[in-house]
Amino acid sequence: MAPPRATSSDRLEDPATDPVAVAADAAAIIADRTGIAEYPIAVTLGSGWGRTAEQLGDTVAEIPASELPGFSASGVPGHVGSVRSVRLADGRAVLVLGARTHLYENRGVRAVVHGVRVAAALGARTMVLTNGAGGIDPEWAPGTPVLIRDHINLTGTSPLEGPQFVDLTDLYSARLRAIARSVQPGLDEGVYVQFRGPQYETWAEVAMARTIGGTIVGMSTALEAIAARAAGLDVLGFSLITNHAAGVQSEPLAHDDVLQAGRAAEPVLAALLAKVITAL
Ligand code: 8IG
Repeated sequence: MAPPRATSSDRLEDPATDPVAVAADAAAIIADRTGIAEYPIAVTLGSGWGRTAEQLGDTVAEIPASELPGFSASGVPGHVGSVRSVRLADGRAVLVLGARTHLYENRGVRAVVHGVRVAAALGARTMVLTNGAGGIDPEWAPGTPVLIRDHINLTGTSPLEGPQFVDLTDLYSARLRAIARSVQPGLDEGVYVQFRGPQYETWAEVAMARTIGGTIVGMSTALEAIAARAAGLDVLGFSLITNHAAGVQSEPLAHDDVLQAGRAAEPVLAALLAKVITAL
């Protein structure tokens, strides 16, 4: 049997490695290649949000994630594998992470939150997390963007190692949510429930998520939000509802339909994200 190909993420998986040091290495390369040492705002793009970066401003540089320590090319169709430097019209630099690793990719939770740690190493104060997700609230038609008010982490894991008793009160900053609602009146808020995936939920799991207070189901974001808060960042989260959660609609879920809903929503999301980020 051929030995497994060494990837830059192997270093993260070694328990002896300090994941923050790997993030610092990636950050140094990004700072060097983009000529920008500080990124006050970072954005992670989830399903449906991939093309919104272009609308934010001028792309200064785009670096394939595979060229940065700790990242690997995304294995999920519809996910973009690069890190981009974008200049807003007002001159601020935004780090756009189009390379998300999911827990279900089995690269470990360090890989899942690596982008957030890179953002922190580049001086980010605000982390904007976006995703595509299932809606439990039947009022949300596919294509509806929803602000994340809070989360429930059902993954059974955490990005924090050791006794770091981080406070998660106001994890999804009320201040930032107020800004988002002020530029986009009528934006609904929801409680995001992170499952491990990759399978979608059974209807009974969705019923449980609803019972415990969830209104959105997804496979990302909660772990990233925890890592962001632990690193001292303010978090703003958006879900694009690409589908009704299982049991909310009668038809089975197909990944292609999910991608299609994401594509259809792109112009709306791009405008929303640009407006919100400019206002931060
Ligand atoms: I897009 O219905 C997308 N991601 N867990 N459930 C979960 N994740 C999702 C869903 C969904 N849709």
